[in-house]
Parts: sequence; C-alpha cells; structure tokens
Amino acid sequence: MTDTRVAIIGAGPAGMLLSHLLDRAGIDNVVLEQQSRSYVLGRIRAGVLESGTVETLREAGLGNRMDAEGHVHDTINIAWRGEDVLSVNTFELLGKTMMAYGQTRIQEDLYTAADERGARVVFQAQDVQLHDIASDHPSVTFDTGAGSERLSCEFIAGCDGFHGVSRTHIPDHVRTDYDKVYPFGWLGILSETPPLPILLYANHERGFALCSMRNPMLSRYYVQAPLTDRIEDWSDDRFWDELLTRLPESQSSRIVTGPSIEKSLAPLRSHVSEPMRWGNLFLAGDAAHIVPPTGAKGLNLAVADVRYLSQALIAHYAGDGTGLEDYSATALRRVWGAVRFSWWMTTLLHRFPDQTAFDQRAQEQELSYVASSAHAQAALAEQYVGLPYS
Ligand code: RFL
Ligand code: PHB
Repeated sequence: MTDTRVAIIGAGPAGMLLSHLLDRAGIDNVVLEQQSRSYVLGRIRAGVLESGTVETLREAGLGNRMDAEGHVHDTINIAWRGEDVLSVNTFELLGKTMMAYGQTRIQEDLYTAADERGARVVFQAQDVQLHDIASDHPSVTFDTGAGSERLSCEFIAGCDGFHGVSRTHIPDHVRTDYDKVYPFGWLGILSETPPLPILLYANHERGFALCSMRNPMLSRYYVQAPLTDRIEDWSDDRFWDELLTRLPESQSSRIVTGPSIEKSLAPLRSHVSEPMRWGNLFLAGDAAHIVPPTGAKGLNLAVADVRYLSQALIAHYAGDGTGLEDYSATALRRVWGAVRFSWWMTTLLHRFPDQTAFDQRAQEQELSYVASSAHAQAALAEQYVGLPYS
C-alpha cells in the first residue's frame, strides 16, 4: 500500500519548499522532521538570497512578506588593507539584485503556508530509517514516541541536512564524498542595532569580517575566529573591538554597537556527495553538499536543487521521466559552480594560519586584480547574484 507519493526527510528550507511545490502540483507528500518546529525556527543561518531564489519564492506564492520586509542589495563591497573598498554593482553589470531576508523568516513563511494548506509535517520523528530504496516500493520508518510507524511511498527526498541519515543510505561503492575543511570558523552575532546599510566583506591582517543585516533594527556581523575558541571567550566588547579593527575607518565609524542577542561559532567546510540520486532516493540541499558561507550559497543551492527536483517529479507524474534521470547531473553542475566560487571567496578573504609571505602577496594581487578589471568584477557579480538555472 502506498501511504504517500513522496516521503520528505527534513523540514528545513529544502524539505518544506519541496513539500510546498509538490502540493501545488497536487502530488501527495509527507515531511518527517526529527526536531520540534520551534527548534527549527530558532536556528539563525543564511541571510542573502540570489535573484533566482527570490524569483523561485515569488513564483511559489511565497514572496509577499519577503518583498515587504526584505532589503534589496545591488552591491557587494570588499575592503582590504584596512582602506581600499571595492564596490561591485550587480544591477549595473547584470540587471539583477540580491535580497537580504533571513532564513528564519523563510522558514516561518514555509510553515505558515504549510499550515494554510493542511500539509502533513511530522515533527520529532526519531530514528528515521529508509528501506528498499532501490525497489519500486520504498518506505520510511520512524518513531514519534508511540512506537515505530512505517510510511510507504514511491520516492524519498533526503532533505535532512549535513548531519542527516539519507546520504548514508547510498552504498559506499556508489557514493563519492569530496571534502575540504578550513582551519577557522565564523563567530556571528545578531544585535538589535541599525545595520551598516551595505553588505561588506573585509580582508584584514587580523582575519576576515562581514557586515550584513536582517532588517532596519537587526544587524548580523561575523568575524573569522579560531575553531578552538569558545563562545565564552568572546564578550560583546571583544567582538565589537575586533570587528571595528578589521573594517576600514570609513565604515567602522558608521557601525552602531549594542548588546548581542545571539552569538555562535560555525565551522567552515566544503563537502559534496555524489551522486545525488540512488534508486528512488533523491538528495537535496545540505544533505548532499555544504559550502563555506563566504559566497552566501548554501540556502540558494538548496532552493535550486528543490526547483530541479520538483520540476522533475511533476514531469514524471505527467508521463516524462527524463528529469528524474538527469536530476543528479543537472543539480551537481550548479553545485560544483557554487562550491568553486565559495572556496575562491573564502581563499581570497580569510587569513590562513599557515599563510606565507608569498601567499599573502598573491592574495593581495588577486584583490588588486579584481579591483582593476571590469571582467573580473563581472565574473564575481554573476556568480554572487547566481547563474541562470539550467
Ligand atoms: P537544513 O536547514 O540543515 O535542514 C535539514 C533539516 O533536516 C532535519 N534532520 C532530520 N530530520 C529527520 N530525520 C533525521 N535523521 C534528520 N537529520 C536532520 C534537521 O533537523 C533540519 O531541520 O538543510 P537544508 O534544508 O538543505 O537548508 C540548507 C541551509 O540551511 C544552509 O545551506 C544555509 O543556512 C547555509 N548558509 C547560507 N546560505 C545562503 O544561501 N546564504 C547565506 O547567506 C548563508 N549564510 C549559512 C549562512 C549557514 C550558516 N551556518 C550556521 C551553517 C551563515 C551561517 C553562519
Ligand atoms: C548573512 O547575512 O548571514 C550572510 C551574508 C553573507 C554571507 C554569509 C552570511 O556571505
């Protein structure tokens, strides 16, 4: 017996957007999430949306609050040597813009939309296990405290993030993992202060810094920090001192400081797991790949995967299975583009513990080159704002 057509593991942005798009096409689905709803909503993560993500959310009928409350960005600013500030305007170069709109808000919008359509989302589903993936009768078992339950389905969408279980069900002889771990993390804070009105990345001899925003009274700032640091080592005063030191005077003088309302240290890594399909299991989002946040790509890639996967499933139920056949290859082309770009941005903007004088000069030369070349700026702009979907 089939309980649903698509079992979706994970109610993060990837899983909930997939459920939304499938429901709109009349394709029955159930979402299984191991955490509580409030836990998922409390995670502070991404903030910058590519133009294609903004369009995808609008087309899905999820754009109203984003358009009302989000902040349109058309410029990527990069500071280095404590003085030079390069501004790359994506609208002038490409006619496209980005949007500052927090992942927390997107998650709220997705849950509100799910409530409105009566979507089946099971929270606190423990011990999720996938069965008979390579057969035409896959199923998922889970436990919500009332004993083990089984959900039969036609397809499983593994949208359960980097620490999820779906990826591990692809046999070792089929799966290849590509990894790069960076020797530092990002210490991020949220503060209820007016943000710097621009998106600013800074390369400084004391390390990377980033100024971003959530809304006119909510700022998001990050500084590069050793992974061995503990949150308790970073008082608010220390954070602000470090941030201001790493910015050029022209920008640090504009920063409004105040108490932090959230503080966290995130490691940086690149990871790709191939293929993104095994039998009737399809991976999407962080379940298949993660990137360091420097290129602002993680959430955007999750949205792109879900866009491809939803279109392929909709075509399948209309009688055309080619999209499902091509899904892994199509998604991975975009993934590797974003992985390369995020690695490049990370390498360009951070201080590495083992950086030699040679590395340092090469990094400065690359920044000078980008600053002096309209072509290099166009390459940066088109990747940052997001390449067209294939
Ligand atoms: P998520 O958000 O991790 O959601 C996966 C969900 O699956 C659940 N889960 C399970 N459920 C059932 N059974 C299991 N066994 C399960 N295991 C896990 C989890 O509880 C969770 O609810 O993955 P998804 O949906 O693929 O979304 C990916 C994005 O969250 C992520 O890529 C971004 O947040 C990355 N990211 C950024 N992306 C951008 O596009 N732009 C940015 O500006 C940006 N900034 C960032 C970021 C990530 C950061 N951190 C903290 C990692 C900044 C930071 C600091
Ligand atoms: C954020 O606003 O949280 C943010 C912005 C740009 C990034 C990463 C994170 O590259």
